[in-house]
Amino acid sequence: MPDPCVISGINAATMVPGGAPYGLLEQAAIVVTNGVVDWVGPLADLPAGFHDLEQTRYDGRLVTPALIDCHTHIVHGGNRAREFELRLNGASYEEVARAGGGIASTVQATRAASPDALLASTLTRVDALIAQGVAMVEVKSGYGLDLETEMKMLRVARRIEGVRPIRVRTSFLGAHAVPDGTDPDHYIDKVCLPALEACHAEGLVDAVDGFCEGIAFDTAQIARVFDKARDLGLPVKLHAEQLSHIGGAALAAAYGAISADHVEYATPADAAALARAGTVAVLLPGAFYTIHETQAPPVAAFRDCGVAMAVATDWNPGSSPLGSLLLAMNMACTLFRLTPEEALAGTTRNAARALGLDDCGMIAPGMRADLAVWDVNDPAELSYGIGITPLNARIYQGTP
Ligand code: DI6
Ligand code: FE
Repeated sequence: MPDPCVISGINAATMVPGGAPYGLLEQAAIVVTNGVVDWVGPLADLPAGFHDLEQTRYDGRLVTPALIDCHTHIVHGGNRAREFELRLNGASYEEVARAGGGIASTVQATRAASPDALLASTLTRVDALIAQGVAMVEVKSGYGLDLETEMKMLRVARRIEGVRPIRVRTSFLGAHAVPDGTDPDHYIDKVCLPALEACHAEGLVDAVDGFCEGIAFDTAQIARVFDKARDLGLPVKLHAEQLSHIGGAALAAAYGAISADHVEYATPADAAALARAGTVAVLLPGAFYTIHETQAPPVAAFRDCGVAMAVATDWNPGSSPLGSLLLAMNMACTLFRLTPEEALAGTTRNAARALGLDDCGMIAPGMRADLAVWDVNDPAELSYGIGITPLNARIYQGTP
């Protein structure tokens, strides 16, 4: 595809709010210059200045912003298929743990993996996402729980952009789990905070995350991590109210977090606080599905309060071994009753917001020309199909 050029023959779901559903433009044209959208509108209105540009036609196809997976743990060693099998054969949680299962086993495998081996396994996951039209992925640390391995994970995440046409945002998740035999306060003060400082000093951290949960860290411990993030000038986000209600959503709102993720047990009062703070609720139906959760996030309250909702895979080896963002959209509709338009906004416009980005997630002048071209007529088909990937082409900064 030449640059500049005009993409034509298409319908465009621009995802720009305020107009038609999906920001849909029929018989549309998108002008791309220097990898950025220069103009978008009905082909019939193409300004004269663009008439001489070469046209790239995708006749009869639907173009959307490229998808954004705004919550993943795709850098990790090993997998937990064995533990999955043991549980389905009737093993208890304790038996699984004694057989070396659970998050501790992923920590062990991640510590043991060389950077090159970690990168290789990560790239198989990145390639699966790219094949689904994803052009931006968030990647968390959190399976190291020591300075060296947290840093190794983030360095691996940073290497992805050099070898694949995809953009990466990193989140430091040192406060993900309490290492076996450690006091959580001691871990936060003596390991997590120094690791955050060291990773930040090396330019490895775009945002700071935590797991605020009975089985992980309480609000006072997360607040210490967020205070450090504030000192370092880094945005914060939080795994909040996933398994129980312990105040994570309110804490995220109080710190002006860019996102609060999972939020199954968030209350209407939390929704109001998130709305006031402009915090995006990131819904992760893959984890809900995998752990047989029954409490769905308060989607109606989010809508009523005007909380923006994003949707992501949470791709991790334990609670969400989900490698399909399209399937996450389908699950968000079926399990959480999002509309297909909300699900697509959740993996485009609102996913960008959940990462603090304003240059992607919509097709509009000035946005990056990161686009997905689909063999569908109706944008609802993207959420409707189960296990179907109707991607025709992915355009990354104007390049197919
Ligand atoms: N929430 C989760 O569901 C996962 N981490 C988190 O913060 C669990 C990750 C794992 O089991 O490996
Ligand atoms: Fe997660």
